[in-house]
Amino acid sequence: MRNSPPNPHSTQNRVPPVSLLRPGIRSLLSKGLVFVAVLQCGFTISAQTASQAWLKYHPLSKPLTVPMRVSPLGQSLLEQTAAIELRRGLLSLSGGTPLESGPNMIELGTVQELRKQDPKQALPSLEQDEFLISAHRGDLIREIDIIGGSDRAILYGAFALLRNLAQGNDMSKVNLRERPAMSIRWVDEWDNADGSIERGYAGRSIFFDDGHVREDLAPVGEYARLLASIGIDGCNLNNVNNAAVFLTPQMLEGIARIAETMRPYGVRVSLSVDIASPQKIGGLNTFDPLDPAVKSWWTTKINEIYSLIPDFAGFTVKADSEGQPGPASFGRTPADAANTLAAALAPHNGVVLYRAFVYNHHADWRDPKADRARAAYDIFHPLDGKFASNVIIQTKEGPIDFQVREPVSPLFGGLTQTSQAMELQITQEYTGQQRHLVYLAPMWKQVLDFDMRAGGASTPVKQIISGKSFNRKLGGMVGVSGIGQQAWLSSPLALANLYAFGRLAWNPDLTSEQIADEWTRQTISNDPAAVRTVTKMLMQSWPAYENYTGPLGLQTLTDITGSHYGPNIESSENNGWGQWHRADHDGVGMDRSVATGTGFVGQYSPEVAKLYESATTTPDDLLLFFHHVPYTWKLHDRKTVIQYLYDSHYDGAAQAAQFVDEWTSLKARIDPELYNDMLPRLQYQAGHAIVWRDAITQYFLKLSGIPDAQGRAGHYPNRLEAEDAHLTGYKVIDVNPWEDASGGRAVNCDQNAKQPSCSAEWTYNAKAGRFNIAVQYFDLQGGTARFVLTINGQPPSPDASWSADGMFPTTRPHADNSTRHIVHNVALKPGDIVRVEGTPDRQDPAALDYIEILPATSENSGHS
Ligand code: GCV
Repeated sequence: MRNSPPNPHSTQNRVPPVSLLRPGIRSLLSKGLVFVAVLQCGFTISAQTASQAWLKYHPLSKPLTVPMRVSPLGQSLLEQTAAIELRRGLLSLSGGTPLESGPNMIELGTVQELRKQDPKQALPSLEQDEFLISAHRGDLIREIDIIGGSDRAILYGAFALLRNLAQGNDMSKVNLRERPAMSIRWVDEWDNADGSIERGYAGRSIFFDDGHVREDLAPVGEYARLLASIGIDGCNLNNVNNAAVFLTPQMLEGIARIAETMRPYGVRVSLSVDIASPQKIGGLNTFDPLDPAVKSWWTTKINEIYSLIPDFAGFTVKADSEGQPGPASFGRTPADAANTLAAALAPHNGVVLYRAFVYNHHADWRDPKADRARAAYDIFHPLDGKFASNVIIQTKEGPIDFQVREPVSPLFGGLTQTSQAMELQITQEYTGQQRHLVYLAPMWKQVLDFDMRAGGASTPVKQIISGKSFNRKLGGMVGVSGIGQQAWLSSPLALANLYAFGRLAWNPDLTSEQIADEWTRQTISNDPAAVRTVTKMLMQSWPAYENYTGPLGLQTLTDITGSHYGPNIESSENNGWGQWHRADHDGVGMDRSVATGTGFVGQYSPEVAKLYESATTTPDDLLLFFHHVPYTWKLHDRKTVIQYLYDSHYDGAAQAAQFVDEWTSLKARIDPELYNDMLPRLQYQAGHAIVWRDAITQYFLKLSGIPDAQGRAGHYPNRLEAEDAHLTGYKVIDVNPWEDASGGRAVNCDQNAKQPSCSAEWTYNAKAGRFNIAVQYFDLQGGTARFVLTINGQPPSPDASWSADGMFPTTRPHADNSTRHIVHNVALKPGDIVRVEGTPDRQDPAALDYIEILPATSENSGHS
C-alpha cells in the first residue's frame, strides 16, 4: 500500500474548547443554557478535535442510567469545564435527548463547597486529585454527586463518569472513589520552534510554527481535553534539544497563551530548558550552575515566567547528553545544575525533571567493558540524596533508548532518597513510527510491575515512581507524546497508546487488556465482536513487532544512525552510540555479566542480578541483551538461538498478515471511515514485516552459515528478482545495507536515459492458474513514481497501475521505503510475459526489488 494521507475528520461534537469561548458564553454554558444551541449550530473552530480520539460519545443503544441535569455548586473555571463536559457528553450519549429540568440531577462540588452547602453532611476527606461519585435515590429524586478534593478532581470525576457511560456501564448505583497513583502525570512534546517535531510521525506541531506560538490554538484546547479525560496534569511543550529559544520574552508571551488554553482542563505547562541559556540568550559568559551570576539569571528568568504563567509547572532538562551542553563543562554534577534551577522554582512550587538520559555517544566500541547501558546508574546513583526536594529524576524505562525490549533500568532501584519519574515513548520512534500497529501498554506494564527488590524488599517500579516505596512526595510517569496536526498520532489505533499512558499513570494496576477494552469501547464500538477483535489485535501487536524486528533482547535491529525505522543490523556496530549487539560469525549478544562482561548486571539488586548474571537463568526474551552466546545456544525450550531468530521472524510476519484479516472481519461492524483509514495501514505493515523478516533472516543466515531447519530463510521459490529480469532502461544497483533487498540488489530507472519509463520483464514458466502478484518496490521521498503491471501487454485489472505516493523515510532505496503492491487474482499460464513498467518522478527512480507469484486470495486478505 501507499501510506494513506490523513483522513478527513469526523465533524461530530465539534464544540470549541472551553478556553476559546468568550467568558459570557462560557458562563451560560456552565449553566447549561446555550449548550444545545452550540452543539446544533456547530460552532466549529478547529478541524482537529478530541472526538477524533476517544472522546466520541457515540449515542448509546440503551437509555442513559443517570440524570441529565448537571448542577455545579461552584463557579471556578475547572468546575465550569466539568459541567460543560458532562452536558456535552450526556447530550451526545443520549442521542440528543433535551436536557432535563426536574429535580433529578448530577451535582458537582468540592468537599469544601458541599460542606458550606450543608455543614451537617458527613463528607469524606479527599486528596487534591481524588474524587468520589455516588448515587442517591429518594422517593422523588435521583441524584449523583461528584465530589472532588479540588475542582480539578471534579473534572476527573466527570470524565470518569462519562468514560463508564460510554462503555455502556450502568451507573445508576455508582459508588466510585479514585485518586491518581502518581503526582506527576505529564506528556512531553519534542516540538521545535519552527513547527517540526523530533521523532513525531503525525505532521507538524499544534503549538509552534515558524519560530512562534501558533495563532490558532484551538487544537491545543482539544488536546488539553483529551489529556484531562485520562488524568494527565502536565504538558512539557518543547524539545529537550535546542531549547534556549523558548525562554525569550516574545516566546514566553506565546507560551502564556498556550497555558491559558490548557488551564480550563487543569493541564499545566512546563518547558524544556537548555542549561546553557544564561550564556546563549542571557548575555553571560558562563553557564556554570554554581556561578552567582548564573543563579541570579535563572531566578530572574523564572520570576518572569511566573509573572506570565502563575501555575507554570516547571522545567525538564537534558544536559551533557547527545551534544547538549551541561554542568560537566564546568566540572559540576547534574545535582548542581538541577538544584540551581530547583532553588529558583521552589518559591513558586515548580519542579525540575532532570533526565537521567546522560551518556557518552563517543564510546569505544572496541572496548569490551564499555557499555552505554551502565551510564545512567553510574552517573546518578552516587548523587542519590543530593537533589533538592523539588527535583525529580526522569529515567527512561530501559537503560538504552526505547528499544522494542529492554530490561528495566536499574536506576529505579538505585535512587532511594530521590524522587523519580519513568519516561516512556508514546510516539513510536523505534517501534514502527505509527505505520506499524504496536500497542505499548503490555510493554509498559512489564516495567511497572517489575520488582526491583531494592534492599531485598518488594519494590515494584510502579511503587517506586509513585513515591510509595521510598516515601517520596513526588514522582510519576512522563510520556513522550509526539502528537501533531495529523489526527493526533496519524494512525487511529496508535491513539490507544496515548490513552493507555494516561490510564496507567492514574492507575498502574490496570491491566493492558482492560485498558484496550475500554479504549475500544469508547473509540470504536461496544459491539462485542469488535471489542474482542480489536483488543486481541492490540494485545498481539507488540509481541508480533518484537518477533519480526528484534527478539531475544537484541533490541530493535534498525538503522540507529538514520531513521530508526527499517532494518539495518550493522548500523548498531562500529560506532560510539553504544547500541551494540556484537553479532559475529560465531555468536550474538552483549556480555553484560559481572563475571566476564561489562558489569552492568551488578547495578541491579542482588536478587535481580542473580537472575541476569547467568545465561541459563536469564529469561529468553532478554538473553542477548545480557549475554553473548553461540548461535547454537539452546533456549529454555531447547530450540537454538539461530532457529528461534528464523522462526520468530516468520511468526511475526504471519501475525502482521493476520491483523489484516482480523480487521477485515470487522467491516460491517465499525465506522466505514475508520475501517478504510486503518486497512491500508495494516496491509502496508504486513508487507513491511516481510521486509524486516527477510532482512534479518538473510543477514543471520549469511553471518552464522547455519541454515533454517525449515528451509525458508534465503529461499524464495515464488520470487522473480528484478535484477534477473529482461531490463529496458532499468540498471542493476547494489542496495545498502545488502539485506534490505532480496538478493542484495534492485534496479533503478536511469533518469538520464531518453525513455520516460523503464521496464522489467519475466517469462512465466510455472503451472497455469490464478495468482496474486506482489510487486516489491522502493517508494522514495521527493517524487511520485508510477508503476504498471501487464500480462502480455495488458493490465490484468484496474489495480495493476499505481503511484508510489507514500510518506516513507529517506531518499535512497532501502528497507525504510521498500513496500509492496499486490495485484489480485491474475490468470497466468506458462509463456506469459509479466512486465512491470516504472516511470520515475523527480527524486523517485521507480526502483524495483522483485515480484512474487502467490496463491490468489481475496483483495483484502493479509496473506498475500
Ligand atoms: C530528543 C533518542 C532520540 C532523540 C532524542 C533522545 C532523547 O536518542 O533518538 O531524538 O532526543 O533520545 O531522549 O533525548
